Amino acid sequence: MALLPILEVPDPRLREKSTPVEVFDDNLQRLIDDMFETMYKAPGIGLAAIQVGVAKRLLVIDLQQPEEEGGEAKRNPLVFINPELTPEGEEKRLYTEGCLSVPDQYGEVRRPTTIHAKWLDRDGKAHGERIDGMLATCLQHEMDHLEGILFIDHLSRLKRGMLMKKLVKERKLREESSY
Ligand code: GNR
Ligand code: NI
Repeated sequence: MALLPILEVPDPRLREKSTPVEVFDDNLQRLIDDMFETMYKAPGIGLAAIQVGVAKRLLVIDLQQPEEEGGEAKRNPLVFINPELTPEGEEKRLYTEGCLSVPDQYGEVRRPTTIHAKWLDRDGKAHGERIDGMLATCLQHEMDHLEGILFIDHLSRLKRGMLMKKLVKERKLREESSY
């Protein structure tokens, strides 16, 4: 197992469109394990392969994670490979999102409340399910990464501009204080 470096804006690789996973070999299993380790360490509730520089249509989610403080983490690791999402119904929900690739910045994003998802698991087995709540929100956020889209793209230009300026400022402060 290994911790992988997480790409941050404005890394151009975050804008790449990821391509389907075709081979379910040991390398893929290792990548999935490393992505979980990296996500738990961050900590985050989701991670797309492109965030660790691999442009494959693969993402991992564990909604249990950050809530655990002290005691055993009740882990619920989910793997989605080559996912396809279809909104179900017209209802949207607003949620304050963050992203490991846009560190310490948050903004409200409106997305469909309920989706139908089709995907392959780590063994290449097909699944299909109706999904709502936090899992639907997170899955759509991760799915965006596979298309080179970040949550900040869903904000107004003004909001995005302010958030990016704040990110640059905070990054500079952090670099100064670590030397
Ligand atoms: O850790 C994360 N939290 C989060 C909160 C609200 C909506 C989406 C997310 S995903 C994010 C981890 C991440 O950047 N995944 O791509
Ligand atoms: Ni993200």
